[in-house]
Amino acid sequence: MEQIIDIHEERAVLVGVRLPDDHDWQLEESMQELISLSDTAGARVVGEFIQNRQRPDAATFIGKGKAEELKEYCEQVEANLVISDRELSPAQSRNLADKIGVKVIDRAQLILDIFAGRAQTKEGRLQVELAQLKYMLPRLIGQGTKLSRLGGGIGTRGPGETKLETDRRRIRKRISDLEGELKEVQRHRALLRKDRKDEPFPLVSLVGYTNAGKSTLLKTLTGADVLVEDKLFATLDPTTRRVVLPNNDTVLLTDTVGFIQNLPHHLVAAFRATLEEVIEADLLLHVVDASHPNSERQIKAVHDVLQRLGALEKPMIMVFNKMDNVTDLPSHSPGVNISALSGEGIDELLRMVADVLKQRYSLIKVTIPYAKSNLVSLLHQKGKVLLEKYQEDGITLEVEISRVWADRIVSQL
Ligand SMILES: Nc1nc2c(ncn2[C@@H]2O[C@H](COP(=O)(O)OP(=O)(O)OP(=O)(O)O)[C@@H](O)[C@H]2O)c(=O)[nH]1
Ligand SMILES: [Mg+2]
Repeated sequence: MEQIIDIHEERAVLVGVRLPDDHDWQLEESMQELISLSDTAGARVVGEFIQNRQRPDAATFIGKGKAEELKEYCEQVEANLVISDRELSPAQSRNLADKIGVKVIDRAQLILDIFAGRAQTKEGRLQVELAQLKYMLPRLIGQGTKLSRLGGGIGTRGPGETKLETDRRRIRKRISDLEGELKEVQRHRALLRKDRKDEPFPLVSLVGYTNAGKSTLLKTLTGADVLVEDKLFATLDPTTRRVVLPNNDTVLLTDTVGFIQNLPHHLVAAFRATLEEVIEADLLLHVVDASHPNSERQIKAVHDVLQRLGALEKPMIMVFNKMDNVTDLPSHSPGVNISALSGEGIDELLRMVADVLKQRYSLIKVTIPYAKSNLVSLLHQKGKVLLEKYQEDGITLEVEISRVWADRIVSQL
């Protein structure tokens, strides 16, 4: 029977390579995730091509013979796209594309493509496009000035339904324009952040593996109308909302982009600005999909990214989510069990947040200038004032106060 194939459909073969140090499950998990990513990007996965190698081949990663086999396989399943689970060097992706005769992209490019479709804010869009172009530029060398081979589709789509620039000279110009614009936006954001700091509420950030339920939790806690989806990287841009804790303290809760295994380093770098919410947080809520078979390894992947961001030392509460979907309770590290969907465990979570923020008390001695005497009442409100002296240059106080509040107030002096 003849099959009708939509010429616009992207039919992808996923390529995985097992190196000697890899466990079977690692490759399997990574490939499973690559399927989800491909699906999210809108490709139809028509085949998988797995290979064992001692070491990557410098020219093609998979080696000349395998590239030949892959070409035949692609013809057989009528694929027009190859997605490599491993990151390919510019030369490797070029050589492979030459040999196979179809578009070749890797995991990083696929993730960038998804990000491009998700970015909502101006900053998010600029960051994604910049990361995409920087990723593409070295891959264009030696291909004439235009990247005609890529055609359209995944890997060529910029943020906001635009098509990415593929002319090398124009890419360079666009990169420098984007860098300029991004600087401007970030300067503006830094000002906003400073404003927010004048409101001295502790910052609590939701972190976790993509699809763990971070946005659902934000929604349940604050009623925020954020996108919740059973897809990877539903959230890209940060959203911040106020939450009032059981002790009547207010915190700012931020939801941001999820993490994933093998997140390329330069992607983390590109999103550093977006992730500033994480870097600046007073407390992290690490949301885990406890119903996921690989939850332990997802936890580890999140730790790895936090480490790269220098945020691993921050106070953190482990939040084991989707408990409504867990039949036998796994034994896991200390934390709180919740269901962001049903609301189960949320009260306990909020109590823990209040506790952790409170626990961190310290004794400070400050002199508040009279011009900022509003801070004095704040010190009274948020701490225990042990001594208060009116002096020429201001009011000197000794206060027992949570470190978070101490930092917030002192930073305003
Ligand atoms: N059964 C169950 N499903 C949940 C729960 N919390 C979230 N989900 C589902 O998990 C999926 C992902 O939820 P999101 O809140 O979008 O996850 P996220 O962590 O924000 O994901 P990204 O933004 O993609 O990083 C959605 O289909 C939610 O409905 C829960 O407590 N129980
Ligand atoms: Mg989300």
